[in-house]
Amino acid sequence: MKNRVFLILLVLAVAFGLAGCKRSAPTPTPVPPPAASAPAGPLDAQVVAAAFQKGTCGACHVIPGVPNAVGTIGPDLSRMGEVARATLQSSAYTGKAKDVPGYIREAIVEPDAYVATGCPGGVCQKGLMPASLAGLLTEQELELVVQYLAGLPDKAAAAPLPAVTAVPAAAPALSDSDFAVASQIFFDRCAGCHGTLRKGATGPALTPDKTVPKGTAALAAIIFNGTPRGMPDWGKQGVLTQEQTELMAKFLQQEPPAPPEMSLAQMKETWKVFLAPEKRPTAPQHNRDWQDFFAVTLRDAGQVAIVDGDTFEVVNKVETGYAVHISRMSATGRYVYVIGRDGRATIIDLWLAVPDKVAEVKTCYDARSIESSKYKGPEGDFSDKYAIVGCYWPPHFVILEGLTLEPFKIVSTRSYTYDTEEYHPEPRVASIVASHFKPEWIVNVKETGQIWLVNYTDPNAPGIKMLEAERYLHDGGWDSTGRYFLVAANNANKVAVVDALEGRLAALVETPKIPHPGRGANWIDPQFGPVWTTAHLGDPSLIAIGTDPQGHPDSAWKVVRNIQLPGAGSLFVKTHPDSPWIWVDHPLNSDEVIQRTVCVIAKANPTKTEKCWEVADYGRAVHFEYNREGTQVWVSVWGRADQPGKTGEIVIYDDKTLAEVARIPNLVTPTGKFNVYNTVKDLY
Ligand code: DHE
Repeated sequence: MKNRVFLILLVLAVAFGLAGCKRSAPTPTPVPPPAASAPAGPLDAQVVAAAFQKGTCGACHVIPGVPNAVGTIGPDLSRMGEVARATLQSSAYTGKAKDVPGYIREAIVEPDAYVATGCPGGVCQKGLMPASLAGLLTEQELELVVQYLAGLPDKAAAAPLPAVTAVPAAAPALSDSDFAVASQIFFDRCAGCHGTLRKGATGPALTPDKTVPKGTAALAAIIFNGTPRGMPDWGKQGVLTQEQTELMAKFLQQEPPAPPEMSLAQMKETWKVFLAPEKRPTAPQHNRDWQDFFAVTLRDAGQVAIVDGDTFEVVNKVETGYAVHISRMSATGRYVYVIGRDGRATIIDLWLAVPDKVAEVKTCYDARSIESSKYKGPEGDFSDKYAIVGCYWPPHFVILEGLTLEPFKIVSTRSYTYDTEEYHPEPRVASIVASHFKPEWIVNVKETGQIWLVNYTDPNAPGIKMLEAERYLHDGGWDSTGRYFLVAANNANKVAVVDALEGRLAALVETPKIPHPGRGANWIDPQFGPVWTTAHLGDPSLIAIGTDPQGHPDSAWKVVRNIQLPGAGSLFVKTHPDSPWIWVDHPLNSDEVIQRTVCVIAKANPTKTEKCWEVADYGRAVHFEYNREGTQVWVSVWGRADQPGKTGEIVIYDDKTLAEVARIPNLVTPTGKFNVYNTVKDLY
């Protein structure tokens, strides 16, 4: 593993160049061979600018002097001439070019000849640069592009090219049936990051003004190959075929369709109570330690497995929503609340002889979060009384009866952005947590950057305090005292801190690119005291933020540690108060070895990873959970539902020695795991 990382760094160091530009496209079209004698006369600025526009180069590259060339998918070409010269002299170069123009021409027409590494956000992806783009240019245009790039950086400063007005603005044609198929794929795979209306959030906006100038070939290449900044490589993963990536590239150039709304009456039509509260047992009907049960998401099976933490037996597999997202426990832990991506909420009773669902309801078409009411104190006992579902589409949250899931109150989150006060039609509900200090839910509204403190004392007339935080709020967790909630504003590279006791924003902390904590991890740093940790999707680092303003005021709400990881693409971290380790995964890294690698960092020496290893020889290692005692760590191997023997499993490690204890094999795409006791107690 270490050797591999070293190699990557070495290649990075010697070979910054045009390579992100240089890879096979999903469906390369034949590139015309260069003419024997290409014209090499003086550059006509207008014609050169038009050539760059025709080749859609600026969609992926920064090219000084070229109007609108500000793309950040391929390498920055600002110093292309210099970089080409240096690369030709380096031993890392694998192409056939002998001079700078030859190198650049090769990079465009034969992208596989040599792939450099300097894409924004990390190593350039294989196949990112579509060879078919060269086919868009005539030989003369290609030569003009080559000449211009070969002259950088000097040429741009000397003579910036004029803006070209003739934009090929029309989206490609799409039949109604193709449009319908693409809409469904978009909902299943893309809406989570880009928004149903494609206005952008974790991923960039994909409205026609942005996508049409990129063109079908460039878009298809990105969808097929992913980007180092976290866009999954849907084609390479085998999730989308080449035909489907091209279909999606065409779909993205059309106006986004407006999805339907949902009323309370429509929700109630889907509401089912399988076992009424009065018919449920008054004590557990089995002898298992139900507080050590794990609710395990079997993502592509649309099920949650209830697994016994003592015996590792799968006690039941409960049918829940499509692509189940998370589970949360009721205040007592007896009930598991599950939310599917399709907005279906399910409640599972762990006291039944065979734990099973007792009610379900669909509260929207697209959802990610669910929580229960947890407050018990002078203002009342709300344990297991209400539940809340946070929706992506329609953008609203719904309050439900805690024991039956009967929905009774919908609150729209359509509102105004916290900073510019502009109306946003799709502010989606991201994470929700229940405060222990007040009868309140903390509801994170992604696109407007507002954190809503929703008081549920009178849930039909909920009090809502709107805190101004930062845009693209996503996931987060409590500090060790349960007073402060830390939530990633992922695309703003910040973590917002809410003081749940005083009901105010305590801080906004700058982080590396795209923090993604899950619920984070709390531990005591030997130098800085209590800290909370996140890793990042867009940066190979794990940071610790001081969380103790009283005891350690100098480190409070500051990044006090930044520990290097083998790669970016991390989704989750975890620890336990009794553990010597902080665990971190990298499932969205583009390297398939790093994808299945987990690392531990020693709390006693939080300056480096102590150990990294591959959890399996396939799939992605994702998400951690401790058993009730805090002695074992469960890691999911997220496989492929269509690959028998490699659909996924859970690997269990001894937390002290890091030795493997057991495997629970043949699970279908396990992802999140939630231990009853730890989830109720917010232990992470
Ligand atoms: Fe998640 C938490 C949204 C992709 C597994 N995910 C969350 C939360 C949100 C969210 C808002 C916080 C819920 C809370 O605490 O109330 N997730 C999204 C997306 O929008 C995104 C980026 C894209 C999408 O289309 O859904 C996305 N998430 C994923 C995955 O691809 C994962 C790895 C597998 C899957 O289910 O598709 C995944 N998300 C999880 C898990 C948690 C989660 C396991 C809970 C972590 C925890 O420990 O609490």
